[in-house]
Amino acid sequence: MIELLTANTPNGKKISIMLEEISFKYKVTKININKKEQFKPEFVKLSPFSKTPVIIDHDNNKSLFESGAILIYLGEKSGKFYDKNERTTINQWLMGQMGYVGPMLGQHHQFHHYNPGKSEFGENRYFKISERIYSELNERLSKSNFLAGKNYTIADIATFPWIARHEWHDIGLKKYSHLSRWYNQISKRKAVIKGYDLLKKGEEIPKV
Ligand SMILES: N[C@@H](CCC(=O)N[C@@H](CS)C(=O)NCC(=O)O)C(=O)O
Repeated sequence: MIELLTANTPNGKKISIMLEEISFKYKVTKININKKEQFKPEFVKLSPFSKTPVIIDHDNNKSLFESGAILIYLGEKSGKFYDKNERTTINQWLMGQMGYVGPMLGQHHQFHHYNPGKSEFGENRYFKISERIYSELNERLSKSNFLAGKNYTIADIATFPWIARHEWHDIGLKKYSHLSRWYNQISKRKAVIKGYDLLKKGEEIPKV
């Protein structure tokens, strides 16, 4: 059994979606980052940067932090969505999400969604970078069904919950036809619908 310790955020949803996709037994332990629970010593022991998500694999008592590393672990353990022959390509798109797509869209959330009017520079900078990310993903998906090729992989699972915040981004997902096609296709997957509702409160995936 896997225990997922997380806040209800895109990085946490990556893991609940993956756990649903691979049909592993799991339970969610909510970490309230607004109440600073990520800094509790027992949590920092599991996550040295005080970040969610974390998993504990109760089959072997291993714990892991960093959502990309967790997806790789679950992909290897289940033998799903992380095809041995495609790993070099999958890793590129996964690392691109971890190092670029997530952190930049995360900054865009900070300036544009949570703190509008506080920094014109920050708002403009991350708006432009986010537009660029939409455009780059759209370009890739104009040539490829999924990010790492013809198959749905952990790279798509990592990226999807970030694009699902598109209403916060105000960039206009509709304008990006290939990215929208990919988004709609993934939105329909039963495991994605279930995993997106991480806290089981009936949270729905935003439509394009
Ligand atoms: N690279 C990390 C980023 C994790 C991350 O930024 N988590 C946020 C929530 S989405 C968090 O725990 N923030 C609390 C904090 O920074 O104190 C991952 O992908 O796991």
